[in-house]
Amino acid sequence: MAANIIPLTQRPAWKALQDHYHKIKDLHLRSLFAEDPHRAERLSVEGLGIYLDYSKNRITDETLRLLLNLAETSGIRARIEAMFRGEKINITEQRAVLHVALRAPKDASILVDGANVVPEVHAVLDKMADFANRVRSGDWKGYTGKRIRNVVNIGIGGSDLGPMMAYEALKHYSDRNLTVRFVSNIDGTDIAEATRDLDPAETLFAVCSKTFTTLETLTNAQTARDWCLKALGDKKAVAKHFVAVSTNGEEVAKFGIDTANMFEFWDWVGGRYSYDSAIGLSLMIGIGPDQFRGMLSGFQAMDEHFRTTPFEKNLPVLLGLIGIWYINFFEAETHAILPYDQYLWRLSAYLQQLDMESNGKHVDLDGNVVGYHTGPIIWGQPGTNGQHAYYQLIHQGTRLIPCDFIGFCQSTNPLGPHHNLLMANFFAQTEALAFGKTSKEVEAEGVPASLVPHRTFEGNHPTNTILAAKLTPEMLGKLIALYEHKVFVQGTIWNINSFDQWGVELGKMLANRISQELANHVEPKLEHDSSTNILLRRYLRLRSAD
Ligand code: G6Q
Repeated sequence: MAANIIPLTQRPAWKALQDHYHKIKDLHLRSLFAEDPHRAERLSVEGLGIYLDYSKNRITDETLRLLLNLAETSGIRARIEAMFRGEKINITEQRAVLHVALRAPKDASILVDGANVVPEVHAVLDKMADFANRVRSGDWKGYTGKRIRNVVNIGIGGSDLGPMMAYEALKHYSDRNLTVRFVSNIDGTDIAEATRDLDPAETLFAVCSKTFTTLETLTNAQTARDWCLKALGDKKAVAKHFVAVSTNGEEVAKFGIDTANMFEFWDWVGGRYSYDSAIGLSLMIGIGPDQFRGMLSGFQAMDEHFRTTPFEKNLPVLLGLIGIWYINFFEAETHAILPYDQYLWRLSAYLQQLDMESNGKHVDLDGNVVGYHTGPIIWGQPGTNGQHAYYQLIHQGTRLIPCDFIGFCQSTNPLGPHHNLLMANFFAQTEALAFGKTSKEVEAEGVPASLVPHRTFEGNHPTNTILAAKLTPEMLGKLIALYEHKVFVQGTIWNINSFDQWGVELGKMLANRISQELANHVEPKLEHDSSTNILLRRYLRLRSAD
């Protein structure tokens, strides 16, 4: 059911924002800061150890008031409650959306079809912890009796990006005697490179697939199985070297993995929202159950914050609203995520899926084509690398690119001057993006007149600064839940279903027909369009050439 009967762009809250946009669109951050020495104090908020400074955005108090009014009139509160209550808000798949149940405390009660799912969640967490401890301690042995030293996660999309991003983010807290790798691509290079220096007798594969029917994952798992059995010679070895994470016990058994070594999750967990479920098994083996639980407590704290904090102090709501301001009124196409922490080097890739798969939708909940933009293109790389590459376009290009800068006051690897220098860049960039450098300032530096336009920085480029004390498992949980709920806020305002992914499903089917044609040894009768036919013939001709 649609949350609002009046289309979004016809609603008074939206129209008021449109009028307001025309009034303030040319205001410069330079004057907004000059006119109000307390701007940064007012336009910032702290919650759960996360300090969000949103003062370097092209907003006034009135903008904020109107955005908050939009939030209040968009049914967000009711939808948050519906999600937490286990209602089937993923209407196109008739599913509840309960990633929040994955981190609910033991004594909580969250009902799906009348049954409390929290005890099952904790039973799986306990089973994971027991298994992770056995692998970490050497109690779980490979088929030949050697201890497991390598864990290879096989999955793709939501069954890969989350645990991979989080393992990289929390590597500092991981057991360095274990090698943890992630294989996702169906390109044989991925599994070949991941296994080439490993001993099969010491390697455990965690095959992660919600459906256990995904071509990439099953092909990689089959290759891993062949690689393992070639060395170990006995099918019985599979039970010691393969575990599965899935909702589909039947397919897991068909593959040959003992369902006793299967870790379950549920259809009410979306793939891109699943790394704090059993999909995080490899991560848990890497960092240990205590750190994993620390991470879950961070998620849970942000869930509570989101559910209970008034909107004007609510971190996900504020981030969501500021995003809407740029996407729908300034017509910004993209949004950059710029973490100033090397461990977060896969964060942007992870958030790319979370945001773009959730809110990359063109129809509303009633199936009507929306008359406004929805999810932005998310991109980014860790600072300071980006500064030596694409920041040029953010500073001096023709597009408006709102950015989130994420940084930490303490380094996980304090080393001489490194952290101060990293953070000096972090602060300097948002300052430069906001305030730029006027032609007068450039002239005053003695720059020749012909170069002045080239060396002038317009400024007025908006940024959010997200600053926390230190990257810990708990903090990572808070950050990820912050973005999950930001996506939720935006999806609710746009009145779209953030929880289906028909585009992904299409991709899963598209290659089937062609893969059958390519499997033939005789040239198949091709009945595609002329472009595809020619390309396929060329491939068939050249594929066996040296
Ligand atoms: C996530 C998507 C998608 C999914 C992968 C893997 O929300 O649905 O990225 O996670 O396609 O699917 P399986 O886990 O079923 O293999």
